[in-house]
This record gives sequence, C-alpha cells and structure tokens, in this order.
Amino acid sequence: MTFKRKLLLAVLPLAISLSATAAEVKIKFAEIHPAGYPTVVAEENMGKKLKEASNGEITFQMFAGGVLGSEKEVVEQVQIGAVQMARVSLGIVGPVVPDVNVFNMPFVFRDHAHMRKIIDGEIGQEILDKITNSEFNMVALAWMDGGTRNIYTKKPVRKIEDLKGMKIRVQGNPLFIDMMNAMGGNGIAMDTGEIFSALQTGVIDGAENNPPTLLEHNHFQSAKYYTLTGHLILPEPVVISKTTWNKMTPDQQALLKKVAREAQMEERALWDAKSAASEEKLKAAGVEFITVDKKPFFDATAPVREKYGAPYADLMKRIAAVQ
Ligand code: BDP
Repeated sequence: MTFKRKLLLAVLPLAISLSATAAEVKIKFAEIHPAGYPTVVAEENMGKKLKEASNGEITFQMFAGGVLGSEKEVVEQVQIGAVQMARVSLGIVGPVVPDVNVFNMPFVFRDHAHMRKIIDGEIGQEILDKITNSEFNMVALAWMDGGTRNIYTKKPVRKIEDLKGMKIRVQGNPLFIDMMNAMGGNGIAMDTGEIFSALQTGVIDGAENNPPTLLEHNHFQSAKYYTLTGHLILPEPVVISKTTWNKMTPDQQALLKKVAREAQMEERALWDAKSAASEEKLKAAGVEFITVDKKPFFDATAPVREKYGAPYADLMKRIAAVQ
C-alpha cells in the first residue's frame, strides 16, 4: 500500500466521525416530575417531533422522576453540558440569574391567566433572554405552566395568624424564605424530593405548591389542609445547555425553538385537565380546600416585593399594565 493510500485510510474514519458528530445531537432531558405529568408529556412529544423532523439527527431521552438529581443539581449539570436539557421551576433559577426573580415575587401576577399572557408575550421573551444572556451557559427556549401555588399544612391555616411559627418548606431561593417569614411562617428550604419524608417525620409542618404536585408527589398523605393563598404563580423555563446549542446547526436550533414553543402551548391544555383532576382526587382523599381572604397575605408580603422588586420597578409596571 502506498503511503498516500495508508494516510487516506487512516484519516477517513476520523473525517466520517467528525461529520457525524457535527450533525448528531443527543439530548438527555431532566425532569423532577413523574411520567404522565403534563410537563413530562409535552416535553416527550417535543422530543418525538425533534427526532422526526431532524431525520433522527437529534435524539431525545426523557429522565423523569428526578433520577438525574434535584433541580438545583440539574441546573448545574446543564451549565456544564452533562445534562443537555431540563425544565425547572423559575424559583430555582433565581439564585443563579437574579433578573428572573421579578416573576418569582409573591402576587406579582393578578391571576393564572395574567401570568399566561405575560409568558406568551414580549416580557416572557425578555426574561427567557435574561437567562440566555447570563453567564450561566444555558439557552432558555420556552415556558411551561406550573399553575398557582397555595399553602398545605398538617394543621389548618384558616387565617394568616394560623401560619405563625409553622415550618413551611419553600424552594431554595432566599426570596421565598423572606416571603414565608413575612407571612408569619418559618421558611425552610429543601429539595423537592425531601419534602415527603420531612412532612412525615415532622421536620416541616407544611409546604406550598400547586394541586398536581401536592397529589403526584404524595404530600397530601401527611398534609390534609390546602389553604388557597395563591401567593405564587411560577412559570417554568425549558433550557438547553449552551454547549449543546452551539453544536447544533442553525436549522436544528430553529427547529428546537419552534417545537419548544409548541410544547409551551400543548402543556397548557394538559395542565388545565390535570389540575382539575388533581383537585377532585385530593378532595376524595380527604384534603380540605380552605378559601381565605388573600389580602392579609398580599399586604404582609409587600416588603418582599419592595426589597426584591426595587431594580425592576419599570418591568413590574409593565407587567401590571398587561390586561
Ligand atoms: C413544582 C415545580 C417543580 C418544583 C417543585 C418544587 O413544577 O419544578 O421542583 O414545584 O417546589 O410545582 O420543588
């Protein structure tokens, strides 16, 4: 064999593998929620579309149920590119990209419909861009709907005074600790996966979340009182590691943006159905839904909005102006 031919044979596999890796994108997607949850279903459908529309160049594998770690850990993994994509609560992103905290403030949205209007419009895109333009190596693509969060406890909270001194789990974001303390409770940060046993063993007296999470994460087994404070309406960004994003072709990037936005709209319908069904199941399981006057909760948290909202006064005005 001539030297030239030998050389060609030696570099050929390299050339083939280089061109193959340029087009192939393998996505591991991390989710804290279990299979069948609205976000998981919409994201899996997004994965199917990615695979089909890219002729298999993009592959997608869902890791539901928190098997890749807590949301905090997953955000770190996405930053280094070890996990390619995830959906996380915005609460968890706040300590990393403080600019997103404007959506994490208690009672910043009038109601669920207001939040949806905001995430679908230009302000929603601006906040996604804040994540993308931060130094944290993630591209934020779309929003999932995480409904409205209310407080659930082992002993009933029928008025704000009842919350006094109760240890209530919140997500790991100082803003939420301040929020819970402002309402009279004792905010305790822990990961989602720790709540179930912390409730059972009495490490905490309660937590706060939407009906599907209260049901699907089995917290209702210990916390039978659900007080409808509606203090947080947190949207949930879908992110991809910039390391992965930068390896994708412009066409692949455009495809991902398109199907992520479709997932945003699809999840919403799934969410509404799941939320209604969860409420029924929780009531059937003996959870008491307690209607309260929200005003004392709103008033008590005003200092939190002042403290964290100060840099975003204009943005908050724009949010309030959206009808
Ligand atoms: C749920 C969110 C999930 C969070 C969880 C929590 O969908 O992303 O991990 O709350 O509070 O509503 O930990």
